[in-house]
Amino acid sequence: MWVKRHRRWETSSRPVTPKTVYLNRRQFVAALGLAGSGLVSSAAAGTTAGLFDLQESADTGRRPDWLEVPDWPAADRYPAPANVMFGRERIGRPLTDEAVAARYNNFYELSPRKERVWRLAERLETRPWTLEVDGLVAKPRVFDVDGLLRRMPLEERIYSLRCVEAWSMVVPWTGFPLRELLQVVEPLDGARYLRFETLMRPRQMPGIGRQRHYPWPYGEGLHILEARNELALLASGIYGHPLPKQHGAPLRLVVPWKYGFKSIKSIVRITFTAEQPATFWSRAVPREYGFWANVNPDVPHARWSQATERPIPDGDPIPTQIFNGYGEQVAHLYREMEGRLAFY
Ligand SMILES: Nc1nc2c(c(=O)[nH]1)N[C@H]1C(S)=C(S)[C@@H](COP(=O)(O)O)O[C@H]1N2
Ligand SMILES: [Mo]
Repeated sequence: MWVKRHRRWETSSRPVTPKTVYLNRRQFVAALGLAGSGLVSSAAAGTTAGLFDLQESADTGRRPDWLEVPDWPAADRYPAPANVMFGRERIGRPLTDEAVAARYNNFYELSPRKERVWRLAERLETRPWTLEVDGLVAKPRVFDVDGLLRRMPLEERIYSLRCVEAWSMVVPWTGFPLRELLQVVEPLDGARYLRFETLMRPRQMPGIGRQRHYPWPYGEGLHILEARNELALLASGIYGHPLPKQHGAPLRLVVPWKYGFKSIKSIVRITFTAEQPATFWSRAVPREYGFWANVNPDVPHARWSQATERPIPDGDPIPTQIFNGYGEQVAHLYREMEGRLAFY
């Protein structure tokens, strides 16, 4: 058994209540004395089941058509216990409606039109699915994704996601910290970056053939210090159930202090490298998108301001925060890194 059970917040000196991390939703609500009050949603208790219980809605036939999810062999792991370090209070904004988040997606392999993605996602085959981890690691491996998900410490975290297009959403992800995977594959000393790659299957991804000028497959990258940061999450679920395909099933990255395009979907490969990898958007439009892409309201995009953002679907603009509000966790990284690179 290679899963490391020791969690950092168990020993953290921060004023959290570690016990709640390990309670499931029902226990948590009961512990708060709120069970059955009918007034407290699971979200308010710190964890968030979806609006739609998948099994129940499948049984009754009332599952909405945008909630098509792949087979989910590790289904018993959802909803996962909430990590109280990343509850809703911390963000101070309401959760985005699941039905909104599921029908407004950037997934260029399917279509550049956000409102079309969820329907096109249906034909994506996401099982069986393997994740290959190679490059500068002591233990390169090919994981079956369901085996991986059964063994990793899944938890729920509410993060805000700030798209470079100046819209944002607040959603509960289920996943495991990327650094847990690093512990399994053991990066070598020379490994300084990670390169992530999305599935490339043109027959199931109509956006690829229609946009041949783009440098497929979709690829992204992180510095290894970013990958080891506690915020970097490999997500397999959202709203308390497995990821619907339009959100990047079965496994996608979530790096909430960076613009949304860094949070690459439907990952098939992670390669550890010595050099900074080329990324999809920095190759496609180099003058508009860089490697680091940390959220910064003071650095405008080439064509628009980044000072404010619009909560989907129709919220009034709100100020964008440096590092999307996650500076406490990540600002030190960019002070410590060698060189004086532009990190925005
Ligand atoms: N493979 C892939 N991953 C991707 C994208 C994409 O087009 N292809 N779009 C990115 C962008 S721009 C954003 S804002 C988020 C959107 O995630 P969501 O649809 O789950 O909200 O996914 C990111 N990951
Ligand atoms: Mo985005």
